[in-house]
Amino acid sequence: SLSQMISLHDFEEAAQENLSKKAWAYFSSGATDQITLAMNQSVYQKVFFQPRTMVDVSSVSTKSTMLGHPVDIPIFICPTGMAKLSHPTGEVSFAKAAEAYGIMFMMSTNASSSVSDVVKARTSKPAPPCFFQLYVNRDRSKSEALVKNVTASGKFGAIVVTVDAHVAGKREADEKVKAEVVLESGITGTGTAPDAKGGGIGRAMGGYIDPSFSWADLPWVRSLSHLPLGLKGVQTVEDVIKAVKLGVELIYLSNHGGRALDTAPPALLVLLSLRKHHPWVFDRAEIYIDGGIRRGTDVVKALCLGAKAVGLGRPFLYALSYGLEGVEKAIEVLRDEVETTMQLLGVTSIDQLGPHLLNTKALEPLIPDPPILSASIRARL
Ligand code: FMN
Repeated sequence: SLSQMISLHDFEEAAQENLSKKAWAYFSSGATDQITLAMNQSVYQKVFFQPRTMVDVSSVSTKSTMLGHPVDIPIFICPTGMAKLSHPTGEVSFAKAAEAYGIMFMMSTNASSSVSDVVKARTSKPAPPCFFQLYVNRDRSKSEALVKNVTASGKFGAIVVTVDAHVAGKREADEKVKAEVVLESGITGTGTAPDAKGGGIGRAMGGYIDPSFSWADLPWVRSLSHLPLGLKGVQTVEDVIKAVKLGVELIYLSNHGGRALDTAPPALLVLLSLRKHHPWVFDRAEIYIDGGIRRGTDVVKALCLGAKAVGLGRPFLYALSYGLEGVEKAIEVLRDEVETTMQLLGVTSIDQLGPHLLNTKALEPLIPDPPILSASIRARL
């Protein structure tokens, strides 16, 4: 029962038992040998804290902001497709739980609930707005209509384009499951049983995504909405710098939870490289991160390195198998872990977190080198 769920791992174990085989395969799988999937979690275990003691930590605040919107904790629910595979209330429960706990929910283009259902789930209570994750459609007019609808609802605070999944990753567990997908947005697809191309929910849903989307299309996507623009799935310092130069407000380091390119780097390593070689970017855009975050300690480590907010994907899908209350419980678990971590570190507010509280030496050999920037880019930094 819910009272026995005291860590996000407990939710994962329960979900493996309770979910359908199809849902478990779709949610849990990573690409090919799942190296990135595993590393996403394990790199956090190689970072050690340097806690300060004898600080008055009797009261601690986890409050922060995301693109200027106050949040109670700088964590968020990542955009994921098909939440209804976990529970019939789907993304509506994500929207409600996020509002109740003052955290941000980023809704996916592949959500199984409609934009209007998510909008209806929100009260007028001051709460961080949802952000909207966009997959660019081969039929650009469809993306245009979608972004305009999302913007007009007034409940979203940013458009975040995913750029690391323009073709479907090869997720073999998912591909072994015959999939039939009908999304509220009208997107339909059928993944056939394993053949050379594979089946699976991932491929069935991804066919409409435009693999030609490039840097040159950024002004077009920007023109669709007055909302701040984000890029999700940025994986190198070089691309972070390009995005910053083009005025992107939110840069979201991610490898799609190890579901796209296997052996892509854990985002934590990209964050470390940014901090080491180009720390000025943290003043020019908000840097978000996800992948393998399962503990309050993981959240705090990413925040210490300059991430403005930290996302979790699978843990919330697993918690959702208990409905709205499950998602709320997962947020509570995480909030308690973040608070305890901060108190034991000797800090009482998010702005006191910094790299001085970490020892990242064990990861030093894995930190990507600085990019070799062209003279024209260097001149404009
Ligand atoms: N990312 C997107 O940008 N759009 C999606 O529609 C999307 N669907 C996902 C579906 C599932 C089942 C999972 C597990 C991830 C999906 N992602 C999607 C990636 C997540 O937004 C996020 O980057 C990833 O789950 C973070 O890693 P974590 O699961 O280890 O926390």
